[in-house]
Amino acid sequence: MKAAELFVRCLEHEGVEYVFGIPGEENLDVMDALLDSPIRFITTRHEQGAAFMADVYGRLTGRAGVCLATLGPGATNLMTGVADANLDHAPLVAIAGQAGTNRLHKESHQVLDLEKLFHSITKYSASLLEAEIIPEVVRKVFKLAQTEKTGATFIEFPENIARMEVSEDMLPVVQPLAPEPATKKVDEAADLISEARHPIILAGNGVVRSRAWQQLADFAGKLNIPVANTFMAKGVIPFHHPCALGSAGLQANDYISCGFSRADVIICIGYDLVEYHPYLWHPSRDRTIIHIDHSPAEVDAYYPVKVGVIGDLKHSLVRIAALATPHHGHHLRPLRDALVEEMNRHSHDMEFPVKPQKIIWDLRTALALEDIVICDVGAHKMWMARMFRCEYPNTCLISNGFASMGIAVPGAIAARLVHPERNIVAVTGDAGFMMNSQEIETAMRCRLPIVILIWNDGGYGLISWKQLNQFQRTSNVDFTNPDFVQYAKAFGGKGFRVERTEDLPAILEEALASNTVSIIDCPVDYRENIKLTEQMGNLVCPT
Ligand SMILES: Cc1ncc(C[n+]2csc(CCOP(=O)(O)OP(=O)(O)O)c2C)c(N)n1
Repeated sequence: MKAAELFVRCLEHEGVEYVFGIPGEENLDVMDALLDSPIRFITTRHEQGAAFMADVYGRLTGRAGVCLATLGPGATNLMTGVADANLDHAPLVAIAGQAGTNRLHKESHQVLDLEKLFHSITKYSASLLEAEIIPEVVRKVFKLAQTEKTGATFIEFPENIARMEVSEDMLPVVQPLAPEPATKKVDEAADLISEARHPIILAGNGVVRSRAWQQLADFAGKLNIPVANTFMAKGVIPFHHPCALGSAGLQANDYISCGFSRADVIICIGYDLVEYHPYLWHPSRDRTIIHIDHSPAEVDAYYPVKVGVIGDLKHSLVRIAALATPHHGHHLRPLRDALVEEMNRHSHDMEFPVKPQKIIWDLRTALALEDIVICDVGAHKMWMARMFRCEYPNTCLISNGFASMGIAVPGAIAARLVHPERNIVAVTGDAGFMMNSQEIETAMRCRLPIVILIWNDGGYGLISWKQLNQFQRTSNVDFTNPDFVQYAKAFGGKGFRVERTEDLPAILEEALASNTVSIIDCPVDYRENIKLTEQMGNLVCPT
């Protein structure tokens, strides 16, 4: 068998369904071998789009999304999406072609040391310098990408090796089980929780990755402890659950900050510091922190762990819940009530441009609870994270580790592949949209209907917001946009422009019912950003 064929057989053996990418001259053999495989190749229009698709595939399925590029510029184009997956702990395997090993030692056309380049943005980076090591390397990249903390791995595949004959066979696919938490630590955590006066839970994306949301809801419900979730853990506890407080993640004060400042014990579950830095929610550094996760906590002066319960998250939650004494009362209920009141406040607000709160209200109303929203990065993300209610995990995906703009459109395409039965909406700013809007062609060609909801403010909204907060003036944040309705039509899709706030619900409904790519150009009133800052700056904790 040719090495490239063995490589593709190994991908099949790992359960790969899709490879997202762009063919090049140095991966001709792999591309040819893919023709004889059930794996579907999704040809994208930019390698960054391919990497974001793999990233979101990984977030939704828990299995590594796979992206592929040629050497040099193809590989460097992959990097933003690969780094995004790695810092957000999404399982992803990136593959790049490479020049033949006979020209890797010298200055050579399109050659970069890719193994080294990807080293700093992956868990593991490898070069296939021998055809015989293909089964081991492929197994290793999948095993590492899919083992907590999940993340990105990388393989470069020199073209002369891909062409060699090889007689190796695939290795069995076995994923390691998470270890059982130590009984002593489970006991200590249960004691601290029982003795706490005002405990609070901070749930992170590890709960999503471990599929431990039911155990989390049972834990919180049985012990009657309120739960704040990070942006990346939206839906880990259904918003209707009496213990759910909503999302924590604004850099400014928020209702949830009152919960943290009132708490004596903070129970962090599946939480990574990258999701919401502890200096923002634990500035006093004096609370008791319990860390429940698959792996030991990152070291941070603001995250002094009193007890770490390390091991299978589901088991840890079940075992601690069985031992700890339930709490009584709902002392943080006013925080949730204040947030709900704010969510409802603009439901009938017909001012134009549309207020962020109203866009969110109409979007939530238009979508079923299982439908999926992929957020881009910007001011719209802050609003969505804070105010878009989720009843299920993985129904509002937010990149908040690497937080790269440009994820929403390609991410929505991947989500549609994974869940063809659900509506998929990319919620994006006008800037982030233009970063990967070329992938609309991919969606059209592959017949993957998605709705793209653009919050149009003609600028880099989040950056204006921060500049105004700090300097009371803006610097170089404005731009002009193409006609998004015509833009959609140029790809063969549908375009809608919101010209009156009252039209948004009907436009959403029509776009969601259309069996194509729809772009909704929705002018947004970002004067609300500064109002939110002021409101939160003057926040008096609700009691
Ligand atoms: C790739 C990338 N470049 C730059 C940034 C910094 N950044 C964060 S938000 C933002 C503005 C986003 O503007 P837009 O997409 O229009 O969304 P809005 O803030 O207006 O909602 C910028 C430039 C980033 N996060 N990612």
